[in-house]
Amino acid sequence: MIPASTAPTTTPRTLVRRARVAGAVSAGVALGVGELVSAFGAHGQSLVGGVANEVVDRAAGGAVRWAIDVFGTADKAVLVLVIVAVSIALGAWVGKLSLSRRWVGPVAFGAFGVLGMVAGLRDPLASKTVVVVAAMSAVLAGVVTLFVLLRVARTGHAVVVARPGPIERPGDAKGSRRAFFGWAGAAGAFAATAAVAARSLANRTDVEAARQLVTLPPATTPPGEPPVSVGDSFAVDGVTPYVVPNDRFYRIDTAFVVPQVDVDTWRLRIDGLVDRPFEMDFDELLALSTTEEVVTLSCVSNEVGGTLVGNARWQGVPLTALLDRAGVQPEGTQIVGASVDGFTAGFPTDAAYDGRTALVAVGMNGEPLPTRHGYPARLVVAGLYGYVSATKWLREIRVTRWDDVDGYWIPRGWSKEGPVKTQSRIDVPRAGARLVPGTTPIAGVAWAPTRGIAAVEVQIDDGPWQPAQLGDTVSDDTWVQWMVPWDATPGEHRLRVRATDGTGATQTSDVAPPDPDGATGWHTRRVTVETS
Ligand SMILES: Nc1nc2c(c(=O)[nH]1)N[C@H]1C(S)=C(S)[C@@H](COP(=O)(O)O)O[C@H]1N2
Ligand SMILES: [Mo]
Repeated sequence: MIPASTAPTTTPRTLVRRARVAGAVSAGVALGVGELVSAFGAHGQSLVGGVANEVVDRAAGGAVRWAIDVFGTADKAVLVLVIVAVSIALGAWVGKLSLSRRWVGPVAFGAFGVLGMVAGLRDPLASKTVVVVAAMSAVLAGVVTLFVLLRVARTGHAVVVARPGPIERPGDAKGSRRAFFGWAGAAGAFAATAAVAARSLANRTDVEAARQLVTLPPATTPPGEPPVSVGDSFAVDGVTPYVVPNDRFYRIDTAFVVPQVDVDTWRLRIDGLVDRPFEMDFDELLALSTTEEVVTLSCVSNEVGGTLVGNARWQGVPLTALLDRAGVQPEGTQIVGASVDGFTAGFPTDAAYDGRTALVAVGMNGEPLPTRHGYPARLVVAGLYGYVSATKWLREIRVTRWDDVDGYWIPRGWSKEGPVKTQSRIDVPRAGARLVPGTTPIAGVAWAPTRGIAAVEVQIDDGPWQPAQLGDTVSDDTWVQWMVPWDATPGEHRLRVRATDGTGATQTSDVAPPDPDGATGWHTRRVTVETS
């Protein structure tokens, strides 16, 4: 009989299982430590975020489009979850391999660290030192954790305890199991705590505090013009407000980590094919006269009936004021906005000069631009989808030849020109609402920025198209709320909406997907009215 003290602590199968757990937990610790150290960087940077950014930038336009389609504005969170899950799965595999080949752990974690470091260093906003230190700390933490956990898995002890008698006294299987899962659990808890701490540290409000201190000078909208009335037109529950509050405004961008711009060092440059390129700081920009305009901004990825569209009051300097000061040369047929994070969007110079609203915006709904929406400055051009016009965290306005530069999304398969298509959406009754017979409103919004909306019509089942009542608008650049009172009868019904723009053109019924230049079709909703 084998004496208890020399009995094998673990069977080979248990050992492999524990090695997998050890590897997975070590990967978690590496990620947690990497995130925690990078969070000390300038703009809440993150190694995982850097990798996510690389994935977004490199992935074929199609994959990103698919992700936006499927996950909407949660696409970034999903991407991060995928990166974390893949890392932990790889870690489990590395743990198992490390049982027979000790070098696998250091090599795998090292490779992982280099990946995070390269991605981090490519982020133009990240502090390079922080990226390097974060990646090295992550590797070290991962390797040490793996080493310690594998030792506990084998021996039941974290350290070799020198004691008289047999060199290793692993104890009984139960004790070793408790020891291993105790250590692994502690390491896992540490990883989770580090990740949570990193997120709250990264979101510390340096830039937010600076933003809060910004006082926008009042807009110098043409004197004598009455203040814009931006109230809602119908007292219908569930209709999107005419002006969407900042915290409810859709957000779409490629920035995994929202750029945190320090206005003390920020400059806006106007250059390219201009006679007098110049630069100005934030105070100089704020000192210029501004106007406030209500403009509906829409994302080209918005599906028919989708929510990637919003209407806000934008305060800003007319783009032509800056372009005129620089003196656009005749061959300068494109305006390219460039962001501090490298994003670019270009539109025809003609769009800036044809009389439509085109602003370098500093204010949104009476506040300095929220960080997520481009603080300290962004472009807003009425009638053009955001991907060709609405550069957030604006750093440079470059005048180029139309064919010389393509904005970020163009090589990724989207149309070079992006005029906003006429669209209308049913907000109420909501999808899946339980309706009772009687009068109930059908209501929503419709938009055709720069052209305006002349009419909205609703069709119930195969009935005639009925005109909707239109709410008030302050200009043709904004959407309009619409409403039709409907005498709902029991049964299933199909509701459809279509709009006619200010040129007299009715929204097409042809169904087209968002790519390459915006979705078309009539928004349709099926509802059930219960027999009361
Ligand atoms: N810097 C930067 N600006 C950007 C983008 C971006 O990815 N990066 N996305 C554009 C797109 S596609 C849209 S639809 C609008 C969305 O603006 P919002 O997030 O303020 O609604 O921003 C535009 N400006
Ligand atoms: Mo967009």
